[in-house]
Amino acid sequence: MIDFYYGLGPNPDKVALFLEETGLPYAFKPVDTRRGEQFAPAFTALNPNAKLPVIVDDGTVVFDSSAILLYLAEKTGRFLSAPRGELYSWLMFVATGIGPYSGQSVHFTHYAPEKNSYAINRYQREVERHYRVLNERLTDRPYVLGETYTIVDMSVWGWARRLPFVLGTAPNWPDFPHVKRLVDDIESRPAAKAALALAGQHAFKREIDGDARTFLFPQNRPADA
Ligand SMILES: N[C@@H](CCC(=O)N[C@@H](CS)C(=O)NCC(=O)O)C(=O)O
Repeated sequence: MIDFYYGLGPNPDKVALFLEETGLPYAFKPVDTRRGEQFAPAFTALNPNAKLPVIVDDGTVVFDSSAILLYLAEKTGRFLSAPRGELYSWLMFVATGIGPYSGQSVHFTHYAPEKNSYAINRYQREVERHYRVLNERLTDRPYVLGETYTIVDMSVWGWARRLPFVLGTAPNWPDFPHVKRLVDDIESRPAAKAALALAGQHAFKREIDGDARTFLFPQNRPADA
């Protein structure tokens, strides 16, 4: 049995999707990051980086969504593609490009205490640039690696379904039709619906109020606080 430590956000969603697609049995372990539960010593003993998702598979601890997707794909032999070069490249394109730039775009567009137009522009334009690359890639193939749905598509889905929010254009979708098609394709799968339903299985705090901000953005505390 896999213990699945889950919190609200794109990275846990990717792993939830994999678990639901494969039907691997798992125990749902909610961690409410807006209440600071990611800093509990029992959790940081699993992930010293204090972020979700984490799995514990029969004593093996894996943290970071991309590592977990690779671990589970290799364990089950599912949702991989050969040769591996393309899979590693595109998985890291999401992990090191789409993910971090989207996270910073969300932060500066929605949550930063002051509107910093340089930062907003920098991160929104970099998010768009990554999605132009991805959209181009998807013009002549249904999935990122070709005909086969893989962990790369799951990783894209976690972030791409939030793209209107990430860019501050919600509810309108920006003009990336092939990315939108991929999101809609995955969203129509029963596993995606089940993955998204996990957010309702625990009374997670929804508001990002002052308390939640101190947990989510601890670097904003004054240095002498
Ligand atoms: N690179 C990590 C990022 C993990 C991450 O940032 N998780 C968010 C949820 S999507 C989180 O735990 N945020 C709470 C916090 O930053 O305190 C991954 O892909 O798993």
